[in-house]
Amino acid sequence: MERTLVLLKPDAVERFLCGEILGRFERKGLRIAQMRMLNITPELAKIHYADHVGKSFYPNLEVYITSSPVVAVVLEGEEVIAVVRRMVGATNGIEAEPGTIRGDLSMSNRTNLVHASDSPESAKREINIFFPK
Ligand code: FUP
Repeated sequence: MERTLVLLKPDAVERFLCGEILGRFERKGLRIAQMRMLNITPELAKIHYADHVGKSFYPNLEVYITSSPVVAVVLEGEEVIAVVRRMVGATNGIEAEPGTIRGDLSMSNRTNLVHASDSPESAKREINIFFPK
């Protein structure tokens, strides 16, 4: 069974949307395999967002992702990586399709509520970051 890493980002926690978002994944039929709440440090942010360090938006992204606690979740299911990406929607909430989490609940391309692994390689790497063996 495939696994993916989801982060309920600071705006999800602050807007009391963790239950709404996790509920969508559970109702879809995806299993919560692991879950923890933590503060992302600047060092951890640079590891998690290694592909984005150096981009113009990275400094603001780091300020946001370290601003308050996140909930890290491992979800399990058939083709869960692709299923969750479709449920999350496009990066920018303004452009994300209605029916997706960002399309229904976000109006931003930074405070967009959720992170979800985008490939099997990313999922393996990101699960190891947040749930080291
Ligand atoms: P996604 O896979 O949809 O989460 O988006 P990316 O991996 O491309 O970007 C990761 C995060 O960087 C986004 F969730 C939000 C942030 N970001 C910005 O703040 N500005 C941008 O222009 C693009 C991304």
